[in-house]
Amino acid sequence: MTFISTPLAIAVSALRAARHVCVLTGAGISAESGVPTFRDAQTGLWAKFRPEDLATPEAFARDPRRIWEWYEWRRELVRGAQPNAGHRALAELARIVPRLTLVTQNVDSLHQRAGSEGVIEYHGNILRDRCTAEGIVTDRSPLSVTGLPECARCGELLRPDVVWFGEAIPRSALLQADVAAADSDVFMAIGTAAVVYPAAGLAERALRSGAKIIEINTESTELTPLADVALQGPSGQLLPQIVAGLREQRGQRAGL
Ligand code: BV8
Repeated sequence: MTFISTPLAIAVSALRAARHVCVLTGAGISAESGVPTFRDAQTGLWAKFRPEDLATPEAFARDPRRIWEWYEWRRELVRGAQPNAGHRALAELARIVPRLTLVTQNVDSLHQRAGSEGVIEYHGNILRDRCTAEGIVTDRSPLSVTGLPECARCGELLRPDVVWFGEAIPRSALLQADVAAADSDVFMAIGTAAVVYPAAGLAERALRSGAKIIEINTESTELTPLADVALQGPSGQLLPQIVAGLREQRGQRAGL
C-alpha cells in the first residue's frame, strides 16, 4: 500500500525525527499580528519611503528627527500588537522537540511575549534605545531640549537598538545563529523573503551541513527551490497544524 504524504505530513515527520531544529523568522510571522512587513507598501505618511532608505546610519545622520518619527510610529504599532497563533505555536514547538534555536530578523519582541526563550535577535530590538556615543543600551534623559531622545548618562543622542543596512550583526548573535544553523538537522524559514544577508545565508549554512529545509510562507521565495518542504500559507495557520500533528503522533506513540 502506498501512503500519499502531504507536505504538512512530511514536515511533521521531519520534525518528529529532529535532534536540533533551527528556526529563522522574518516579518511575515508578525503580519497576522498587524505589524506590516517590509514588502508591504508602507502606509500613510511613510508610503513614499522605502525601509531600506530609512533604516541606515546615513539616513539617521542626515535627519535624525525624521528617522526617530518613523521608529516611534513603528514602536506604537509594535506596542499595540499581540503575538499570534504562529508565535505561540513556535513557543510550543520548543517544548516538543529535543532542541530548538530561534533566530529572528524581527525587532518586535513578539516571540518573547509569546513565551519563546533564548531568542536570538539578529537585527536587534526596536523597543530598546542605544547611546550613539557609548554604544550601550540605556535610558533616556527626561530633559532633552531638542525633542530628540538623549542618553541619561552622557546626554548624547540615542538611536533605536536595531541593526541598520550596512551595519554589522551583533557578534554574539552572528556566531550563535551560525553555530545553530550548522548543527541543526532541520532548518525552518518562516515568513521571510530570504533576501537580506547575512540572515538569508543561514538556510544555506544549514543545507551545507545536511539539514532538511522547511519553508513556511504565503508566497514562493529565493529559498523555495532549496526547501525539502515548502508549505504555502499563513504561518498563523500552518504552525499550529504542525504542532497539532506532532502532539497527535506523540499521543499515538504513547498509546493515548
Ligand atoms: C551587513 C532592522 C556588512 C532595522 C533590518 C549595500 C551596502 C551595504 C550592505 C549591503 C548592500 N547590498 C547588500 C547588502 C547587505 C545588506 C542586504 O542584505 N541588503 C538587501 C536589501 C539586499 N545587509 C546588511 O546591510 C546587513 N549588514 O551586511 O553588514 C558589514 C559587515 C561587517 C562590518 C560592517 C558591515 C544588515 C541587514 C539588517 C538590516 N536591518 N531590520 C529595522 O527593522 O528598522 S532588515 C529588515 O528587513 C528585517 O529585519 C528583515 O531582515 C528584512 C525584511 O525581510 P523579511 O523579514 O523577509 O520581511 P519581508 O517584508 O521582506 O518579507 C516578508 C515575507 O513574509 C514575504 O516573503 C511574505 O511572502 C511573507 N509573509 C507575509 N505574510 C505572511 C508571510 N509568511 C507567512 N505567513 C504570513 N502570514
